[in-house]
Amino acid sequence: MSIDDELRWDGELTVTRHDRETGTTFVIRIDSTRLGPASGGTRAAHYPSIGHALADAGKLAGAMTLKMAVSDLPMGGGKSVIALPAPRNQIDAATWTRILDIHAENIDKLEGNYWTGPDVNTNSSDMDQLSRTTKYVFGRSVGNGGAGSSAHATALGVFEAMKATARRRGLGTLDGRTVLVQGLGAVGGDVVRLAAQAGARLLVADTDPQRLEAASLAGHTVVPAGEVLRTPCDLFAPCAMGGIIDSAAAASIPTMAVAGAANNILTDAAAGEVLRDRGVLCAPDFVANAGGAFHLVGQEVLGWNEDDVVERTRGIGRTLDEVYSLSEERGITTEAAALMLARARLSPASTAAATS
Ligand code: NAD
Ligand code: PPY
Repeated sequence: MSIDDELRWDGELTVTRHDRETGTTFVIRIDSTRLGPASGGTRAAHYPSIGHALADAGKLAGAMTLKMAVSDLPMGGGKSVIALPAPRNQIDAATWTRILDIHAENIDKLEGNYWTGPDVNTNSSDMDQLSRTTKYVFGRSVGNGGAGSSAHATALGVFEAMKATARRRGLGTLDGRTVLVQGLGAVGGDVVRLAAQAGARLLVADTDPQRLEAASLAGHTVVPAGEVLRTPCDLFAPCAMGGIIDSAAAASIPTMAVAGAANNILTDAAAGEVLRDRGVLCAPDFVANAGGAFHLVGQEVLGWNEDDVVERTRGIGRTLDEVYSLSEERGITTEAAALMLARARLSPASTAAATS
């Protein structure tokens, strides 16, 4: 992952900045503004190299473009990555505030061509801090005039995706089915609750012992984090980080269906083909995890209320049915079918038709 290679990217803009005092490198990538200002969350993490940070930002920004397009939202795709000098839990409060202030300055210089929001390791109070310097921020806390955390809406959409995917795969409802959830954070924790209410038997994995203990006390079965891809289940819900299923994992993962919150679950198109050939039905993540975008863009740009957000988020099940039908008709993977739907909206012809 050399910087040279990672800068040969088809997106619209890459912005980087380094802060010597904290040892932090900032990346903002705008993949597309075709449908509106680019938008996507701010992820903070410790990366092995700047090349890895650029690559992550690029892939995540691309996924945001597709998410906005397939969800019929008037926004483009972008993402920020803050490459920290150490893991997030080792950064003290004063350093974190300085990091957020510099990030906010960078966003502000883009003058509204990029709007951020929360992602892994950033939350609503971080959005409040950014908003002291720039107005181009979604997901401030409710008390501060924002839409607050998008996690509940994302989880609801993932739950709809799980139901639609189980049904299409011939598993019926989730009642009595074994669902394995990887990652019990803001989204995964809620996915577990919804799936348990629907009667599923929950297997859970996380790297955080406290989250595992809480899940175990709630009656769920803990699976070691390293065993997730070898644990038999009816449906696998990756709700931790992306890049979890490569071709080798796709060839052996003992499940019938995949639907989760993580962005870019598959490492590449080949992994999707291997899953398809084995009859494992996979919900494209940029369709399944769009609930958070409905929550943020719906409320803060389009003036929706919470009921509107719930209604549109429940519609994720119908969008997936469309994706699955297209994939069956054309004999293509579900990922390729979802890409077709998103690209149809991104094409100049579709924009012309919508405005004529
Ligand atoms: P989070 O940080 O709250 O939770 C992630 C959880 O995964 C944590 O509990 C962490 O300990 C766990 N984890 C990390 N590595 C793991 C591993 N190797 N094995 C098992 N568990 C591991 O994040 P979140 O907000 O719940 O988001 C989860 C995923 O969903 C992320 O990939 C995020 O990009 C994606 N997503 C989130 C939203 C949203 O609205 N929050 C929207 C769209 C997509
Ligand atoms: C995501 O959905 O992956 C996000 O990054 C959350 C988001 C959604 C829409 C605008 C800003 C952030």
